[in-house]
Amino acid sequence: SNKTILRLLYGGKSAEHDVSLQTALSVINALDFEKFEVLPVYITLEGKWIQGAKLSHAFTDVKELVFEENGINDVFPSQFFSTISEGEVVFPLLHGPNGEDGTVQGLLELLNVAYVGNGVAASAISMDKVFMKQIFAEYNLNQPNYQFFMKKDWQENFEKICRTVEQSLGFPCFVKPANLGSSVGISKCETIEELRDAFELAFEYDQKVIVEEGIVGREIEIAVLGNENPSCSVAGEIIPEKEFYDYQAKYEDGNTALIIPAEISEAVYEKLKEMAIKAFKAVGGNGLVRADFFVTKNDEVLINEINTMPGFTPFSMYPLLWKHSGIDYPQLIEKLVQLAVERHQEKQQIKHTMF
Ligand code: G1L
Repeated sequence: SNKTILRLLYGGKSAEHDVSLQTALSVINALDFEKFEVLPVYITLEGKWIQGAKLSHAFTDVKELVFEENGINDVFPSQFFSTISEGEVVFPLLHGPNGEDGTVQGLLELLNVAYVGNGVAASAISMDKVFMKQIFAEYNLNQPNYQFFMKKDWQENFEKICRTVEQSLGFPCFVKPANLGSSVGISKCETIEELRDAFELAFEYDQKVIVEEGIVGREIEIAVLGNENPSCSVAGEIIPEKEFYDYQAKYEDGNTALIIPAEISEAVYEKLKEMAIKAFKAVGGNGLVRADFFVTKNDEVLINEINTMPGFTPFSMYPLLWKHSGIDYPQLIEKLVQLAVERHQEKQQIKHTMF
């Protein structure tokens, strides 16, 4: 047939295993099966790759996406290479180590197959808060002050490090493992006494720890979509849990409420778009990123981070921002697949030798 084969990678060795499964289910059910066929590849919590039978209809239960290990359908590493065919597109829905840190993208580069979303460098840079901020600084993007420390420095000089943080960043500040994959090991510190435990905790999760200045401001996000010439969505605001009940929220996502479009001035919106595009280009983005900002009372705009693999169910911020900008969930998925194919085709034109 002339349908596009989408090879969906989901599950994975990660705390977000179940989120990935839910997301895979949403993506499959949004597909036009007149245009696409799905080859599901389930990655178990232990890291085994198991390929399922071709899907050509929507269904309702994530259980149908969880395949048993029976030895026959194990595809990694040998068969996965050999079963990839010309013209297919891989859709990696994976989080954390071996997912969004660029390693799966590296495998797909070696296979020379088209894949949705960001490449090796953008994925890897965006997983490390320090690398990301260093690149933002190079592009003169306004961002909160920060400092970072290696475990060895901490062990040798912890008192000096605490004083340095107090003097240069002040309180409150946030102590976090540099690796963005972990939502654990994060502390808010109000005093120098709290810093020590915060560092000790963060160093349990990473060799590199970042301390960020606390910013008083609203949390505003914007969705970027495209390759060389990307577009921006409307902006959205995240209302954190504690202020949640004062709001007539338009959407609820776990303990937060989402306000779309965010109530911001035209000038702030223009600034957000300019900075989001700059950040996308700074990391060499492809396909999509969600760019997260702080906007202060005096309308200062600071970039907080970008996410190369944002939440992606129909009720997540990224798809909702596009829905409000005129691109619904099925259209968004098709657009991302098209961007993957375009990028892959352009890459085939690149010469690797002088001949
Ligand atoms: F492929 C895309 F479009 F680039 C893509 C890949 C992964 C978009 C969003 C995600 N998100 C996730 O995989 C996750 C947040 C559900 C982690 Cl499990």
